[in-house]
Amino acid sequence: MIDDILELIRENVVQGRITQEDEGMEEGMEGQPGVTELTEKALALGINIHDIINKGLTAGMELVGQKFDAKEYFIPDMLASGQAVGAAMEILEPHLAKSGIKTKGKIVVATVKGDLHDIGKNIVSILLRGAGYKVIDIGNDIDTQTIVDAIRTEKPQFLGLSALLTSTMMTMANTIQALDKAGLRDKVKVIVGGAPVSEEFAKSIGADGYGADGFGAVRIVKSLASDEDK
Ligand code: B1M
Repeated sequence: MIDDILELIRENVVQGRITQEDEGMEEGMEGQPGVTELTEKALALGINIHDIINKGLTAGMELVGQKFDAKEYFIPDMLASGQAVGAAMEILEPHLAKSGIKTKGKIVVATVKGDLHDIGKNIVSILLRGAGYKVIDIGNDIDTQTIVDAIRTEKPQFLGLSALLTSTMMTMANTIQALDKAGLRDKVKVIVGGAPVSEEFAKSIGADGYGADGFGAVRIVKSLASDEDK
């Protein structure tokens, strides 16, 4: 039963179907539950939220990526799937947030300049909020100076940078250098992530930590946090 629902979530992410009214790519899907109805059902059945995100939503987006690689899917298809994931995450967000928990450390999050991919960053932000951190998400395609300014004004303990393109990965390195130049590098711990990013790359650019996925980001932030911010 659990596996069936997760499989249906994956399929409907691939189809870009948000609700049961949506047609999807294949004929005859209208009227069947879309990603939002399936996510509600999964929650009602008590399916673990980590599994809904990792085995349902994220796994669905991986299949979308494979279809894009195989030229079966084009940009509007990827966008429709991304919107379906976003709609499901809106349903999951209140369940992730722990009520009554005092806010832990503050983290500014951005996707770097030249990069419009924000689905992963949004998931990371939601999971960090759910873990009790105050997240200031300054968006995608954000230039280095804006990030430096946000660190100066917000004075967060952490900066989370996301990049999905090999061409924008090095902007993370530039951002770390710009923080150094601005005399802010030792004021903030920098965590990086995104599909082309690795632990090794993170080390090579002088980042403090790397998250392979949203839960990995939460783990690394917790491990780097001072005792009162854990
Ligand atoms: Co684009 N795209 N895209 N795309 N897109 C990729 C990334 C690509 C791998 C597809 C492919 O060719 N196979 C490829 C990059 C190739 C490369 O650089 N090596 C690519 C390309 C080429 C492009 C364009 C150039 C296409 C074009 O126009 N010709 C263009 C670039 C636009 C730009 O950014 N300037 C483009 C555009 C788009 C859309 C706008 C259509 C759309 C983005 C919509 C949006 O984000 N609002 C899109 C999408 C959806 C994808 C794929 C299919 C899916 C990305 C995604 O959302 N994954 C992607 C293929 C793929 O990844 N398989 C692809 C799901 C998401 C949950 O995972 O973002 O990896 P991810 O985030 C994960 C982890 O990486 C990690 O945690 C997240 C949650 O688990 N993580 C962090 C992310 N950030 C983190 C930060 C952390 C820690 C962990 O700490 C701070």
